[in-house]
Order: sequence, then C-alpha cells, then structure tokens
Amino acid sequence: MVLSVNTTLQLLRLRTLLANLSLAAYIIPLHDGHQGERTPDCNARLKYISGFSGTSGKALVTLSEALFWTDGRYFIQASEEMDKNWKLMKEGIPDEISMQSYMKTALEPRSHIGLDPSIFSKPAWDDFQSSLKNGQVLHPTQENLVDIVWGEERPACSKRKLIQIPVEFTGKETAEKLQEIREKMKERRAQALVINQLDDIAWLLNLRGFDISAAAVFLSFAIIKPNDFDLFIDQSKLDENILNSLKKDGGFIFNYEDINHRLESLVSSTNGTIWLAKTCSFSLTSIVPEPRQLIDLSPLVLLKAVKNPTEIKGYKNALTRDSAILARFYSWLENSIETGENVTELSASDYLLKLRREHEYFLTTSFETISASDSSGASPHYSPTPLSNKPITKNSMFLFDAGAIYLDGTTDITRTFHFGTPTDHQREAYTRVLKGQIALATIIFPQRTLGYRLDSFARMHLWNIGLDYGHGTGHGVGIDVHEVPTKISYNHLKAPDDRGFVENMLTSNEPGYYEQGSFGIRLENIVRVVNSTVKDPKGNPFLAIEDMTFLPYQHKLIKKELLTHAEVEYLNTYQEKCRQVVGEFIKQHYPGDQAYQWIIKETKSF
Ligand SMILES: *[C@@H]1O[C@H](CO)[C@@H](O)[C@H](O)[C@H]1NC(C)=O
Ligand SMILES: *[C@@H]1O[C@H](CO)[C@@H](O)[C@H](O)[C@H]1NC(C)=O
Ligand SMILES: *[C@@H]1O[C@H](CO)[C@@H](O)[C@H](O)[C@H]1NC(C)=O
Ligand SMILES: [Mn+2]
Repeated sequence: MVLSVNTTLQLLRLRTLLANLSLAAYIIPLHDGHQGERTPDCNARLKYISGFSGTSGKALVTLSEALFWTDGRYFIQASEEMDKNWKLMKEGIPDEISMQSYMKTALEPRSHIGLDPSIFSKPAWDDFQSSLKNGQVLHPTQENLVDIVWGEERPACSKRKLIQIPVEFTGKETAEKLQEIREKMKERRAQALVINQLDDIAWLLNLRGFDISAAAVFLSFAIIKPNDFDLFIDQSKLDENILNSLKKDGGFIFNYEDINHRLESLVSSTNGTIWLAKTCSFSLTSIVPEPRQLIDLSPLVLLKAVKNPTEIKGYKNALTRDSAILARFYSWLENSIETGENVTELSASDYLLKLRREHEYFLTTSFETISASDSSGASPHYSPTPLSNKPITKNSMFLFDAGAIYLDGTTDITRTFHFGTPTDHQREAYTRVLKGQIALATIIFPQRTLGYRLDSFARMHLWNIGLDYGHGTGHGVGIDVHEVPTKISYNHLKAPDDRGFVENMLTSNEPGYYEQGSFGIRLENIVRVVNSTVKDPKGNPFLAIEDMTFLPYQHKLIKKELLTHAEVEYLNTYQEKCRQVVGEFIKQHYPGDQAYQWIIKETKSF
C-alpha cells in the first residue's frame, strides 16, 4: 500500500485563483514544455497537485471537481497515490470519457479554461481548442497557477554541472551534426530551427546533464541558424571547457528564461521561415508570425535514431558490460536465496545499483528499476517502495527490468526467474513469451516497415492459447531509454512520427505476460536493425534483427516440447554467444567471480 498525499489545501488555493481569474477549470499536464516522459522535480506540477508519480497522466481541476486521466498501466498506482479529492478517469477503456468530451459536456457554454501556454505544444493546444463547444475558449494564464499555489515549497531546479562526452563515444563532433541539420534546414528553406526536446540538445552538443532523475539530460532550448546557434541554459552548469567547445562550434549562451525574448528579436531581424519542432510550446510558436512558421518533427529526431558505427560499438560494449553485471547480480541473488538470506525487491535493486556504480562509465540508471517478486510482477511498471517491498524467496517468480546510462550507451534488460518450482502454467506462459521474442528476433522485413506492423509477431504464440499482454513490444533506445520516433506497438497512434525502420536503428524486444494477483513475465533484449541476406527483386536488402544483449534464459521455465527445431537452434546459438561474449567478459574483468559458473550452468544446450 502507498500512502496518498493530502491535496485539500493545494486544491483550495488553486480554486481561489480560478475564481479570481473567472476561469471554469485549469488543465495540468505531466510535462513541462519539453514534452519528455519525465520532468525535473522542480517542474513536477502534476505530482505536486495530485500526488501521482507515474509517467503518463493529465489533470483537470474545476471549481467543484478534480479529475485525473491515465492509461491502463497506471490505474492501480493512481488510485493508491491520489486522495479522495481526486477522481480517476480511465483512458483506453470502452466507455472512456476523454478530457475533451468532459469539458464539452460538464462545463458551461462560454467557459474559460485556463492552461499554461509555455508547456502545451501547439498541436496539443489546437486539439483542445477545436474540441470545445458553445463558445468555450482556452485561456492562456500569464503564470502557471500551480506554481503560484506551490510558492515557497517548490524545490529549486538542479544545479549539477554538465559533462562532455568525447567523440570516441559519440562518433561525431557537434560541428558535423550541425552540418547535417543545416542540410535538412536548407531542404525545407528554414532560416532557423527551434528545438526543445532535451535528448535532441544533449545529442547535438555531446553533453549530458543530471536535471532529471534516471536521465542524462539538462533543461535547455536551442535555436540553430545557418552560421551559429543559441543555447538557453542555466549557465552555472557549464564549466570552462564546455564553454570553450560551445563557442568553438559557433554557440552563444543565454539564460534558460531568455528563449522567448531571443526568438522575438530573431523574428524582427529576419524575414524567412522558422522551423519550430512540433513539440515546441504554444507560446514559443506564437512568437513567429503564421506565414513564417514551419511546425514539424525536429530533424534531430531522425538523425539521432540511426546510430553511427562508433555508437553501435558503444552500445554493444555497454550491453555486454551490463549483461555481465546482471549475471553477477543473478548469481548473487540465487546464492543468497539458497543460503536463506533475507532478500527483498528493494535490497535486490540496491545491490544491482552498487555493482553498476563500480563501473567508471556509469552515469545513472535509465529508469526506476522494476524489481518485482510474484504478484508485484503483474503490474508491468511496478517499482518497489518501502511500503510495497516484498521478499524474494525460494518459491518466488521474480521479474527484474533494469537499465543504465553509461558513457558509451544506454541499456534496458529484463529477465524473469523462478527460484523454486514453477507451475506448468507459468512454464507454458514463459515459453510462449520467449517464442514471441524469438519470432521478432528472427524476422525478415522490408525497409521502412513501421513498428506497429511487427508487433503481432511477438504475440502470436500467446494468442494461440487466448493470452496477450497490455503493453507495446519495443521502443527506440538512445540517450533517452525510450527514444522516439520508432515504437513496436499494437496501437499505431502511439508512434505518430514513426517513419519506419532502417539499418542501425536500435529497439527493445520485450514481450511479456501478466496475471493479476499472481505473477508477471517479461523478457527484454536490446536489438539492432541490420541488412538481411534477403533482397527485393531490385537487389536492395530486406532488414533483419541482430541481438545485442546476451543474458541466459532460465531452463526450468522453458518447455522444450513447445519449441520448434529452429527455435531450439536459435536458443543454442544464443547461449553460445552468452558464454563467448558475456562469459569471457566476466573472466577478463571480474576474474574468479562466481557469475562465470552461473553463465555456464544457465547455458546448457537444449
Ligand atoms: C528579406 O531579407 C533579405 C536579406 O536580409 C532581403 O534581401 C529581402 O529583400 C527581404 N525580403 C523581404 C520580403 O522583406
Ligand atoms: C530474516 O528475517 C526474518 C524475519 O523477518 C528473521 O527472523 C530472520 O532472522 C532473518 N534472517 C537473516 C539471515 O537475517
Ligand atoms: C545495407 O544496405 C544498404 C542499401 O543497399 C547499403 O547502403 C548499406 O551499405 C548496407 N550495409 C551494410 C553493412 O552492408
Ligand atoms: Mn524497455
């Protein structure tokens, strides 16, 4: 159980502001004008006002009600974290009432609905406005009303210094990346490009920051022009070396808050087209006169999704290292459970963090570790808290999904183990999840195939016995562990900017199966898109998947009789790679570690 936060006072103060401004309601999104999945604590307005700490949701506070919308991954968490003041509105269920339809029907005609124009993207704003009825209008507030309520209690934003990533890890200098971006700008006849996605900026500048927990980005905006660029950031985060590099590449540094002002002067001193990333806020976009606006996907999104040879090498190294660390973790865990030590979800995830921190390339975890024993595993996004913490015992089915950001790459690896005797049903479900993962790992597909078209391949073996899972099968991986624009999801609307797979994109391959109140299974590898040997009639190669993560599967959870000959062969080859790649790494870097024996034991051929 999680203790909910009492939000009575916050809501009272917010409603007083609404009444003073003659607003019927206020919309509070999760993001903070950079449209990522997570925000720094200083901008976590939704969490402050509602208590909800997940990565998907939005709220509407009216004079009499406080409503919160989220999707199926978070129904349980939201109902636990929010107090009685809040009403949970479920997205993605058959009789769903969307926020738009709620506003249309529950609010008076001609109502003014407040929102902060500096955090809503222009497309989101237009979508809201066009859904209103009977003279209802959106009303941009000068200041964020939640910030006014928050007042002195609002935490200060991080001041942690940025670090520079050398070209031996990024494979490309900023100057070269700028050149590629400027080519794209020329193609679209854009005189300037405004970007607000934090991983875009970190990628371009070969910098990493620590403003958001379990992420390596920093609060900033950038405007790229034909001969120079402007960076908007808290300047105290930049040391002398970084300042010099930025200047060398043609960078001018401004305070984070100066973005609007600077864009205004750019608009008045020039007369050409200004490309605004479609994630830019309504207020930024509004500065540019409409005939001069080009609102579209940031070109950096597609450039950074295709990894260069140095990055591929870095990701391979990071995934080998992290697989070795996870092998050390699992051999420790198995041994601890065997010898009767008290291991819990939290102590296990702490132990992994300790092992990772020993490595000099480790920067931070890439998301909150999902350490889930038995029924905890049934919530795909569960992460333990002191109140929910469960023991991991000789009878446990244990789902562990953990990722790290290293200097040379980001990881995200999931395995499920049973430390006692699994039931036949658990073994069948595990085997079918594995068969789905193998199906995706061995698929041959045309260039530019959209991710959603691959999703069903990973589900078919579960579907054959009437089972399924409620999340996507794969996401892009980059500085952000969930990198846009590719997504292997059953819902194509979840990846509106997917332009299809090309060589050297990375994706996760992570089917699962969940049984409420009982257990969860997920198996996740990071894989790379490569040319296959199959060619189309014109001689152009179709694509294939190459595994980059080599961590054993658990033999006792696999029902060999459900596997085809080809699947057995795939597994034997995969296990050989586990021994060669990760086993050898352990021998070399952690000589004498029992993890080597663990790998050998877990990779007996079928
Ligand atoms: C736009 O600016 C350029 C140079 O800055 C100038 O040559 C051109 O005449 C201007 N065009 C208009 C329509 O003002
Ligand atoms: C494990 O915890 C139990 C109760 O929570 C306690 O009785 C036992 O002594 C502990 N064992 C060890 C090895 O710490
Ligand atoms: C993959 O195929 C494309 C298109 O034919 C080609 O340009 C590229 O060089 C190939 N990659 C490799 C590693 O051979
Ligand atoms: Mn993942």
